[in-house]
Amino acid sequence: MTDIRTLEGDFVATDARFAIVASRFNSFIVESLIAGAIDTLRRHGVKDANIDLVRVPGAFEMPLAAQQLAAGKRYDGIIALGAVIRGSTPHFDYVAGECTKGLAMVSLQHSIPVGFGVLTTDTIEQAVERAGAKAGNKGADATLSVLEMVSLLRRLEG
Ligand code: INI
Repeated sequence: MTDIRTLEGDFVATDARFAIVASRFNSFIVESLIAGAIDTLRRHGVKDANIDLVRVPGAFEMPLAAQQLAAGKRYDGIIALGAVIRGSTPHFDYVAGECTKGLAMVSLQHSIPVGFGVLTTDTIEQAVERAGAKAGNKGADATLSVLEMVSLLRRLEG
């Protein structure tokens, strides 16, 4: 057991650059996710100058913006924040599915950590719970994952 080398990330990436891609749709929820993400980055030593916020209309548009950001090679990590709520759309499955699939594709094709902070819930209440109420803040959670993955990728490269 002692001969096994374990490679893992920590949450230290103070010099890294991050892009937050946030949707305007359901903005009353998404603004709390953005606040959670920025707070988490700052608490981990990331300077505001190394954080860019990119706004898109809705979750469907997030993959294209993320792809453009990744292609520019300016960022070490991308944090995608949005809210797709089933109650308010008959095409929930299409919007949520394309967003999820597209973001995963960007992450793999460009080898860049993409944090999935897009809520997919049945009701507005469930979204509120995950945006800073009793179920935590998924924007903060997604940001922690990106910090860990940025740190891990640096170790795997090094
Ligand atoms: N976009 C979201 O981010 N969340 C939703 O809940 C949503 N609903 O309900 O439809 C939504 N739709 C818009 C979509 O993402 C695109 O912006 C739109 O279809 C234009 O391409």
